[in-house]
Amino acid sequence: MNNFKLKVLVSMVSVALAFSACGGKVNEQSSSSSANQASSAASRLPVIEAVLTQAPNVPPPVARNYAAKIVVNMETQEKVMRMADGVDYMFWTFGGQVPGQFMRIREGDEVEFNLSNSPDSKMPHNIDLHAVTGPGGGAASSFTSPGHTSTFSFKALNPGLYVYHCATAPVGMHIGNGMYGLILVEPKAGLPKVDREYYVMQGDFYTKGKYGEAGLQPFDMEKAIKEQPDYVVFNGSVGALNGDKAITANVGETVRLFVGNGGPNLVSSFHVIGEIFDKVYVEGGDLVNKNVQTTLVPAGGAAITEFKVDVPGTFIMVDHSIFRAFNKGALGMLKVSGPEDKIIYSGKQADKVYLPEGSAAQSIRNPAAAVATKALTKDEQIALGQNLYESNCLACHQAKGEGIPHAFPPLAKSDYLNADHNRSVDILLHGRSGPITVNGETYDSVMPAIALNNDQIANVLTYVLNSFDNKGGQITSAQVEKRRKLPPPSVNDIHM
Ligand code: HEC
Ligand SMILES: [Cu+2]
Repeated sequence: MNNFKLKVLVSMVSVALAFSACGGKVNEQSSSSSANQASSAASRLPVIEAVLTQAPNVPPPVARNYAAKIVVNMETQEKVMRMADGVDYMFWTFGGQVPGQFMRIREGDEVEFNLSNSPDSKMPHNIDLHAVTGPGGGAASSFTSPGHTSTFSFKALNPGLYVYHCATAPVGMHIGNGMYGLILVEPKAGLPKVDREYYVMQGDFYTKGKYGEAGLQPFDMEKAIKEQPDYVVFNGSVGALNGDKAITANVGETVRLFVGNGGPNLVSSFHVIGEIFDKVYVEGGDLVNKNVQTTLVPAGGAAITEFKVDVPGTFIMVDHSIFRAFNKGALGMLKVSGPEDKIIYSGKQADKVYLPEGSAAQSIRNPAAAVATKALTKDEQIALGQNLYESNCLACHQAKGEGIPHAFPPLAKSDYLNADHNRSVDILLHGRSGPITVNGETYDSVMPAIALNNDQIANVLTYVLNSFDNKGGQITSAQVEKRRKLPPPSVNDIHM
């Protein structure tokens, strides 16, 4: 081995150590987790073992100005994991999670791909990488039975952000079960430096039970063919990017999102509420569009978005086909911390909701069937309720339940809530409008009924009752079911 190669390998190893603890924060010099000891005598290129990361993390920038031979070792696994609170699903995965592991290489690199299929798998799998120039994108060459490893090689001719997926028959089912991920082929000159990089990938899922129906849910081929998913999610499950799993940044930093869409069916209208994409690498290619609100991410396609975060707060990522976001799970969070800038965003608060047509509460739900599950402990309810709060209530009632003056009443230390729990169950079941007095302040607004089932209403209210300085207590699923059977209280009945 000549001196040059040795130097390269050593620097790659040291850089890898620097990266391992840095999360989404980009370490500029990082390159690879381990350098393969021996580059074979025949190969003229230095050999590097690929760093593979699980979403939302991405490997560090390539930081190389020469081509390398990249060795990728990936394993397909079939695994029961969480789809939503109380809902499990048998996912088929690249690397044990949905989406599959992120790969990052450089234009001109040669890739040796070793695809292993876990001996525990029931199905054969393969991989079609859209970054490959060649028949099937590698599919036929990588067809692998359980307990086997296939090897093939390709050269990355075109830079860009590419989807990879399983292409074993029935293809739709393998993709529909979660077999997709992203590979980034950096252009030779690299991508511009940013402060944070994250990996977000959408997918649609088809289950025998409806959204939220508890238990292990099997795949539903008929719904998949009709393109009627029960779940549309980012990073493999409802809430995968919510609460303490949100991605983060500091005010003043530039964030780059590598956004993919595995499908199998839906096209994503990717949007970050309260942000404008300064740049979008359209469809993951070279074309850069500027000042974009919502970008389309095709099924089996990708986009790179970049934006500077100027003000603090929680920025909600959605598929702006908006029922998918609020009713099927396509909602994630970017939490930005740092000082406010009142000029860019005043934080001025809403006054009073304008309701020229009168003020009947609207219902946004169909009565969901009660789902029979084993009774949860109060602590389990609180833990599940927190997630529900963040995706269903936080937008109006705010992170600490403090509400917004004149618009949304507080849930924190709410005398209204603590005085009579059933009233709040009714509010979640039926919505509420008209004057309401909470902690001495009168609000006159509308809360829509929230599409939650009995368990979810019980959990979210139990969470609220035991958070934000409230007085504690517990709401059971049975209690919610009982209220559900009663006629909705007329608005007058629930006026204070
Ligand atoms: C779209 C905004 C919005 C969302 C989302 C929302 N609320 Fe409300 N909520 C309101 C408004 C507005 C009122 C007052 C309605 C009125 O004026 O009659 C209210 C009232 C309440 C009250 C009674 C008053 C109080 O402050 O104690 C409770 C309890 C409550 N909401 C709980 C929740 C929970 C739990 C969720 C999530 C599952 C939720 N809300 C989601 C807007 C919202
Ligand atoms: Cu497969």
